[in-house]
Amino acid sequence: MTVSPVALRRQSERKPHPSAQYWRKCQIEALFELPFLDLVYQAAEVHRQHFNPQEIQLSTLLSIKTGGCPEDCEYCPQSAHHNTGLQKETMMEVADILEKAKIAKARGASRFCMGAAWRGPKPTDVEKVSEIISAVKSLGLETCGTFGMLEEGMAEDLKNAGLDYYNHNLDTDPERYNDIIHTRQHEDRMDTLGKVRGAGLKVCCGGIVGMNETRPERAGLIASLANLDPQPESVPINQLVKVAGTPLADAEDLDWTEFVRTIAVARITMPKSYVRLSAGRADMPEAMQAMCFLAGANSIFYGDKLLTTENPEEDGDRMLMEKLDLRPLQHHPEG
Ligand code: SAM
Ligand code: DTB
Ligand code: SF4
Repeated sequence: MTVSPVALRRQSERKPHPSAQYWRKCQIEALFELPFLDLVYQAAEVHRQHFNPQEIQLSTLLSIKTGGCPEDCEYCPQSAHHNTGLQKETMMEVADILEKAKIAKARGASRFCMGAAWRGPKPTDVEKVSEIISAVKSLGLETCGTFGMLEEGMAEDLKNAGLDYYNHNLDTDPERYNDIIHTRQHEDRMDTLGKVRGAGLKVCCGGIVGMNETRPERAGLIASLANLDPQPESVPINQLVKVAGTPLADAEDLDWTEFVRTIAVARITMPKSYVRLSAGRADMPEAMQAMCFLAGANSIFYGDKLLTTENPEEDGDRMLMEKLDLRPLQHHPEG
């Protein structure tokens, strides 16, 4: 079954962040066209209306099942369709995952995000990850999972296990989805997002820029995210990490100002969402990251590894936060 954006907008009874308006692509393009400093200023104002701009949410990622994915996403080092030299692994042991989660918590992360290189989980996978989720949750961390497309009932099982967030990205402009991914449709992603919402999970949904898209196509991606109703609680904006062996290894670099513009436009169109400055930070100078925080980013992936690629060291990130007078958002578990 596929669910259109309009149907998704209507079906939502719970409205954590009801979208105040329907965003047309041309309106979002107009934001991108603003003079750079006007755009950043406007985004900073919106940020301050809804958040304490000194607080940054910290999520640590762990790949619990790496490589050998049957999907052919052109950006991804874990796809079995590309030769990236990545070793396919079986699922990690619960004890090893818990060890990583404890370290993440001790270093100040509030959320632990677990990723698996699946098209979607099998019922037995859902049982296994449910055990893992419950154990991580009992440490007092928020939990997030990104396991691909979900079948009927799976989102409820994950919710019952203690999952707080499900990450499922729209990744690129719906109009060019099949230029980048050929093994599924944009509508399949919308269908899983509907199931995630329906189960009462919080939604983490974003995309990737720097995949040779045009500015109108970046606007199309942001429109597809901002028109989810309710809007996602968390919006990861990833800059493509170019991995040798993937079809996008030689993608053209995006100018840093265009990345900051994308963050600013996400902030303005999704005022109450946490906008995460996500993959690609390892290649971003501190001043560029500071500009992203000014433009409304208020979350990062924290820890020296993303799923399979490098991320800045925790020590460096703590020093950067100190220099910018930013502090980690605290999580207070209920009960
Ligand atoms: N297989 C599941 C899925 O695709 O939803 C979960 C894991 S997948 C690796 C999660 C997300 O990682 C993708 O949706 C994409 O946004 C991001 N990602 C993958 N490779 C990336 C890369 N090279 N650069 C930036 N982001 C990437
Ligand atoms: C998201 O939007 N970005 C993260 C997380 N959600 C799962 C993943 C980034 C992956 C970057 C490439 C890698 O390390 O394999
Ligand atoms: Fe598989 Fe997810 Fe990578 Fe696509 S992005 S190849 S679905 S792990």
